Amino acid sequence: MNRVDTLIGNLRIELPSWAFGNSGTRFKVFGTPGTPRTVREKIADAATVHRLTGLAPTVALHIPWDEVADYGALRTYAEDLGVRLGTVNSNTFQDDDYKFGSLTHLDKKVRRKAIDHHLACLEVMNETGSSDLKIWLADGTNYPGQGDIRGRQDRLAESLASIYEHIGDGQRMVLEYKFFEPATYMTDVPDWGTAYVHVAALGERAVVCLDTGHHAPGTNIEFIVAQLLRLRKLGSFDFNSRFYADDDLIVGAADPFQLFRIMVEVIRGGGLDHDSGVALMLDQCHNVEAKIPGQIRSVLNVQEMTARAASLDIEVLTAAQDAGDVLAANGVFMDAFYTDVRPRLAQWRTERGLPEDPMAAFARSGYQQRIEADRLGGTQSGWGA
Ligand code: PSV
Ligand code: MN
Ligand code: MN
Repeated sequence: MNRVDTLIGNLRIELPSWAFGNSGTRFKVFGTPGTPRTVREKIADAATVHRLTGLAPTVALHIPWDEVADYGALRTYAEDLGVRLGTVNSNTFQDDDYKFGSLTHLDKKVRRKAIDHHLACLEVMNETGSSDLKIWLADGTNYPGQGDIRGRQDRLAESLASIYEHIGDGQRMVLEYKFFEPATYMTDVPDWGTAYVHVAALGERAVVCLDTGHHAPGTNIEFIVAQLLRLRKLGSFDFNSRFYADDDLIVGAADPFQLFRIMVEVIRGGGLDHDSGVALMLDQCHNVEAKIPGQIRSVLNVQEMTARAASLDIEVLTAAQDAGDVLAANGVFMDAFYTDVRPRLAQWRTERGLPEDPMAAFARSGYQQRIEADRLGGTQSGWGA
């Protein structure tokens, strides 16, 4: 098999359960016909994306949004539909007790509650067969002087260590950073450096999650990818794209060239090799666009930029770099970016019994009409519910 086919064959993209629920802005959440009312309905929608693209065999859960009484039964349900349950995301950002922080809180009782929530997530993982516990914290402060920056870091380190003690063999703790929001002045895990410092102190089973929407505008994200891969600490991605803030838009929609550059570094650092330990996930919300096609488009965008990145002629590039030929090196790089891989990917799909055009196949399938007719009554699930 050639290099492009091998790398494309290794590509697996995890879908977030919450992408199928309603989401919106602080101004309005628009309801959409057919939106899932239960975790099972979200998983059924995710399985549909996988059936049509062959790219998304796992679904991430968010606890408590996806809380159910029997996770073993949920696992069987997912597997019967051809997908597995993936990363379990903790949530310490929607509880009154966490107004002034969770794992960093001054009050020991609140910190204990937040730690216990993570231990409960680990129990969920034992039943779902998931290996990754992903932690994103809303902890931070809004005003200079509001909190003791250093003391908060010390408490964070201690709380993370209490959780890490319970990470079992074959499990990982994945720490996600974000430079702002909801905190406006200081966030306790604002950047990859801070996340790295904490996971490095914990040990081998702690790694970093890079959410592409969590950097200041203009940040060279592929540099961070290269560095974390070099340090063997890049555990996962939360892919999405943004124009201004943490917009959670379809990955590759705002800046496909950035996605290409990221995938070049992922490949360069071995992140697409078999068993690389780098999980590619989406963390997106579809506020105004159709949700299932939104996810189909997203995984296809990642596949397309991966195929372009894989077509980069490394030998020619290296020769130009070694010769100090700036324009030739940049030219080789841009040639790969401008390569139209769509016919090749359409063929890749037909060879595997997948629809040549998954977006069109979904539109033809009648699935949307069926869920709109079936999912009447009950409460639609949404971001935060
Ligand atoms: C925070 O902005 C974040 O990126 C975290 O990954 C949360 O779990 C997720 O969004 C919720 O959509
Ligand atoms: Mn995220
Ligand atoms: Mn985010």
